[in-house]
Amino acid sequence: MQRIFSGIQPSGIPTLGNYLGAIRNWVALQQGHECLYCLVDLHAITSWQDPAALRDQTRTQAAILLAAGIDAETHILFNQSAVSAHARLAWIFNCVARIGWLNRMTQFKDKAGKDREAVSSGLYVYPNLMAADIHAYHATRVPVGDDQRQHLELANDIAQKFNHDYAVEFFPAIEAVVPPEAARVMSLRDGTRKMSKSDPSDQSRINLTDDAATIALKIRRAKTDPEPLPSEAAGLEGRPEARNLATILGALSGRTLDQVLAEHGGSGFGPFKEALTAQVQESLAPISGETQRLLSDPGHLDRVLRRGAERANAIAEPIVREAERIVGFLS
Ligand code: AQP
Repeated sequence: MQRIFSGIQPSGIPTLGNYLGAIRNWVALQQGHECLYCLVDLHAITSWQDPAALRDQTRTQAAILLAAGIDAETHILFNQSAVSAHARLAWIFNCVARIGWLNRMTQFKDKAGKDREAVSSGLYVYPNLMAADIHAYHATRVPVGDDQRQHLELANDIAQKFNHDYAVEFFPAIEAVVPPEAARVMSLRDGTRKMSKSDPSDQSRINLTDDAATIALKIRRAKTDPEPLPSEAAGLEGRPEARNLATILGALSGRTLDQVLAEHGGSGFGPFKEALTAQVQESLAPISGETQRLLSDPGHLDRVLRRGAERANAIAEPIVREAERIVGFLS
């Protein structure tokens, strides 16, 4: 059975983008794979996090993942900092990856923006830690949103260079598993930027804990353009906000973009937004309800994560010890 690893940063409340680009896919992949799902708190602190908020967000994310259908009995759910193998292998990979490779990473450029000199060095080497997350388990399949493809290519480059430099066949190749529909969900305020849980504007995203009224308000305020919706996907050219909203409706209702547009083409955004609101509310209500129930018992969530970390550690420790032996550390 192939081993899957994927992570999500507890840097805020997961969004509809995280759900459609990652979480929903994670749930489906539990059939037929051995899955490790990780709350990547080491990644989260690459941008400053309030410590109390980080603890809360880690528990909230655990609750959301369980509520969305992650089975922490059959599979493994844990927080990254509880398994030291991640940080140890990341250091080795910092010494394998080339600066030139990291300089090409578009996510760093996006996140650092004009402030490149002032961001943390952790943000810069983030892709090396991500490579370590995966390779510490010899995972071969990694479900991610479209935005993470470049980091996975880098993880493969690092594995190849490690194997080459030390003349071993130790780290296997990994394959991205990107969901076909709605691989990238965009901001409700700007259809050219991805929806992000750390965007300063809460209006830019749907949080998976938003109630029905909040969802309705955010969709009502979502940016659109003055034209009615086209009847075919080709008509969305140059209309990123319209494309995004139609894509979200399609992804949540199990329809293609063309099917959504066949129904709503010619309609103004008023009635379309009502249909979208009803769909988002219906899709998210079971998750937000169950999340609230789980959050009422933080002790239970902590126990689930602790047990997950023990099981993750049992897999990663021998692999990372072997990597340490290969590079020449005394064991
Ligand atoms: N807008 C998105 N559309 C589709 N997929 C998305 N993902 C994130 N945003 C979108 C996918 O969610 C998984 C977990 O992401 P992450 O939390 O590790 O980091 P991220 O990609 O940086 O997500 P955010 O929400 O933008 O987080 P912040 O704001 O903290 O940086 C990944 O598989 C990602 O592809």
